[in-house]
Amino acid sequence: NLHLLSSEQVHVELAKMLMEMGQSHLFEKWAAPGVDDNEKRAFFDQVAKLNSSYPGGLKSYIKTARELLADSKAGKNPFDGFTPSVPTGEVLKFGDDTFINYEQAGVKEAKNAAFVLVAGGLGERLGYNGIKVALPAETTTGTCFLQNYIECILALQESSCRLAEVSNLAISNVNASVYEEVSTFMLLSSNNIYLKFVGKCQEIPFAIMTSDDTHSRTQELLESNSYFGMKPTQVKLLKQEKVACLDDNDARLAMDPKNKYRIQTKPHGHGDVHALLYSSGLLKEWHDAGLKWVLFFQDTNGLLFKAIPASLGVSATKQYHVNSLAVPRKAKEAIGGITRLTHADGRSMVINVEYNQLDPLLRATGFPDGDVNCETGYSPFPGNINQLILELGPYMEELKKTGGAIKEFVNPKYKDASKTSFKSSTRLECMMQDYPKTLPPSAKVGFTVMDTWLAYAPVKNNPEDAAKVPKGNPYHSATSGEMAIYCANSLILRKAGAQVDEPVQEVFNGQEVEVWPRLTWKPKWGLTFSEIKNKVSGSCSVSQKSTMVIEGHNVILEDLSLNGALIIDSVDDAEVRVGGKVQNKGWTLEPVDHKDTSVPEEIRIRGFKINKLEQLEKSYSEPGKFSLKP
Ligand code: UGB
Repeated sequence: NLHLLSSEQVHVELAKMLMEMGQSHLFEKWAAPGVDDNEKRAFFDQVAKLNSSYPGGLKSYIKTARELLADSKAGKNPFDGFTPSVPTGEVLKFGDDTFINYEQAGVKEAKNAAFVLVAGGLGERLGYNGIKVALPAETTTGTCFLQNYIECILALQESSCRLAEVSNLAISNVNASVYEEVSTFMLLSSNNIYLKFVGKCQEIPFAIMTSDDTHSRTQELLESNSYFGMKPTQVKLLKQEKVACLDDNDARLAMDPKNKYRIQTKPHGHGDVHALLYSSGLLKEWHDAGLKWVLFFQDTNGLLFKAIPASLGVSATKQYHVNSLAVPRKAKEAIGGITRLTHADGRSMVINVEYNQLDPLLRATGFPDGDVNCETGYSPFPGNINQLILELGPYMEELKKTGGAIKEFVNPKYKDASKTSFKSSTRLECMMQDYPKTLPPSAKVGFTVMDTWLAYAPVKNNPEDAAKVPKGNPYHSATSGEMAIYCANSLILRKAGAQVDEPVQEVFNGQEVEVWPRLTWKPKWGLTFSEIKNKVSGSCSVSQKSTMVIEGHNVILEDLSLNGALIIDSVDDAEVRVGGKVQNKGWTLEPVDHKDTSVPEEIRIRGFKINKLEQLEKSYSEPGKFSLKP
């Protein structure tokens, strides 16, 4: 068989490597020479891809797999010699002076940042048929996660650019008319006059890691929506490859059960993002362009960007090489715990300990109750929400050494206690938050804890599993993810001075949730607390049954009393003051059953649909000053 392919030298070299690495079984079932030649070539094409997409190649993969499988069989504790303790980090309180100062610092830095979304996962726990970033974050506007992320980045880009202009021009003393002539965007001066400025905003680069499971659908989503307003050149898709599956403790590669000329593959985990950013040359490009920060985030957290400006501010102020965003964590919640690990030999690091490892680690190191809540009602270990901010310079330096390879782990499901065979094939995996594991002790690794209501509401669990979540723990479902957005917006508006009614309790898809007024706004209306506060004035009130959608940039809420639905859209050059009494039947939530397949999947997984009974809807398409006071 190998003779057959001898003209293809690369294939021969790969075959030799496989034989040397104890993989001869891969050829055992091959047809006689001259038969299935195309399939045999396709096999080597696959091997070549597996070889080139893994740092150090397949040889290194198999070698590491053997070591990790041996450790797993021996029951070796990956934290051997380490004692966990609760680390200290920056704990922020939304809306106080410290928070506002960090937000300001973060917005200033944002023009030096690049964003990376890891979106290669299929979301098996959610069981949704589409890609997760295409799911509506909320159904009042139907904005999907990807659109929300892009609009947040664009809003941050503009705010950062505007702030730079303000500092350059010392706004309080300028003559407005000078700037009217030379403008591309609007600026609210200290005396509430909108000024226009020229200024080419530096584009914030946005990379998305996809996989074979998500790549084409992510690309289609972007293309069919004109990249949601971002320039196509600003967005880069990097596709992660799967890795070879392993059949036994000798790391014999598993054959695809449906094709004897293919190796079975599975996802390697979100940790691939580092190697991809490095090998694609993107990191170097960003570094050469003078960027300073890389922010990583996950696919379905509709709150995240409310926490980004302040946490970037923390990174910049504290000069953290690594800053992980965290929230208070309920014991046993399926998010990792940020932990200080101190080794007997004196080494110490602050690192995420994954949710399935935290409890055994604690039990093995003098905490007989394991992962339990303390007197605050939360685990003493902050919950990792896998939002990482890395300083680009030190990150590049580290990746030059490692090529982006991240410490891996293996999680075989053994058939029995002898641990000699697996129930099904396994593979090596890696996680992006394990990046600090290879850093020297001198690296500045910190974390920032935010209120959960502000920062974290992922959509990960299907309705059945969510309904089984123990009372008091978060559901992490499409239902809770959407409700969390309304809750956060209501609380933010309250803090900005509006009177917002208390929520009511309702049950959707077997989950009891708080239903707040359905308040939504475009990120460009206000991403930071200061921006939002500037747009709420006088005495505003919102009843629980209300819905508000703000699509415009310069919409000012002034003595507004809302009891119904209000939809305002306006071009950026229009300043619209909205006040008075808005009273109508509004939009209501009607329960739907998640098993009712006559309802679209993205709706039924949240357990309700929106009935649009009556609303006040206004659109301002011309520049100018307007007042809406019904
Ligand atoms: N992802 C990829 O891009 N590629 C992959 O191969 C796999 C995933 P999950 P997980 O914040 O809630 C993480 O499956 O891995 C993307 C942290 O490890 O949603 O169970 C995928 O598309 C954990 O510490 O989460 O748990 C998605 O965007 C905790 O922080 C992201 O990776 C938890 O998230 C995460 O994948 C959390």
